[in-house]
Amino acid sequence: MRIDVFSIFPEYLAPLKLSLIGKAMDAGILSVAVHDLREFTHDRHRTVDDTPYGGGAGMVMKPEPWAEALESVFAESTSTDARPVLLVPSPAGEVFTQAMARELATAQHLVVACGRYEGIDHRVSEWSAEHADVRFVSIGDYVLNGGEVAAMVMIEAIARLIPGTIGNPESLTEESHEDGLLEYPVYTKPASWRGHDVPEILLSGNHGAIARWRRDRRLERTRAVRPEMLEALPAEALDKKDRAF
Ligand code: 6GU
Repeated sequence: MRIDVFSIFPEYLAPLKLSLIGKAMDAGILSVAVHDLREFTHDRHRTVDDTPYGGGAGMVMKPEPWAEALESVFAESTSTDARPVLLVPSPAGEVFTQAMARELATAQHLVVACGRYEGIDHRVSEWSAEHADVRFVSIGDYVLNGGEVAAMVMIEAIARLIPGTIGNPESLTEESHEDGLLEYPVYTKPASWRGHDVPEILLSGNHGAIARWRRDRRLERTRAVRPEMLEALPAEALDKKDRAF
């Protein structure tokens, strides 16, 4: 997978080179390029924003630098069969979920347009739709100062799902949000610590009983903090013992 990120603060995205994503880049599974939007301006002040038509507070990102920036990378996808996916982080977008991360992890080419101020001139996304699958995506119901942090959240969630980027593929299956239940609590040595003991059953060696105990904890936790997730599960996802929750 190739990911191109555009931002007026490219240094904000520097942590992408660390850890798992950095390893995937070293392994050649993933290539991430971060570009400075101002490189696509032509005036002395490298202007990227202007006042909004219709009035109102704040500034809007100008279309010209964005179009030049995006076409510099869209061009490379026209040589391959797949259209790129253009992600536009925005609090007005559809909510980013694990299901969307799984879908996006199959893309060949992701382009991320990080806006600042009051957003990007809407014609940029209209024009982009001729070249890419455009998706406005929000990471949750709160407001950030720009798309950079949201882009990092999405890229990390997507990149770890690309085969070969996570050490143990089994660790993906029992995670929160993969199967509609939150994860169970985990423990390691020592068995007794500051007066708190590891649940007896986890020391029993009874794998069937441990699996049931873990599933009960997942159900209990999901009921307590995210009851709407339990209600959304299809009936066939729950066994007879699950229904106690
Ligand atoms: Cl994707 N962008 C901004 N600016 N704020 C957000 C967001 C995105 N998602 C939630 N809040």
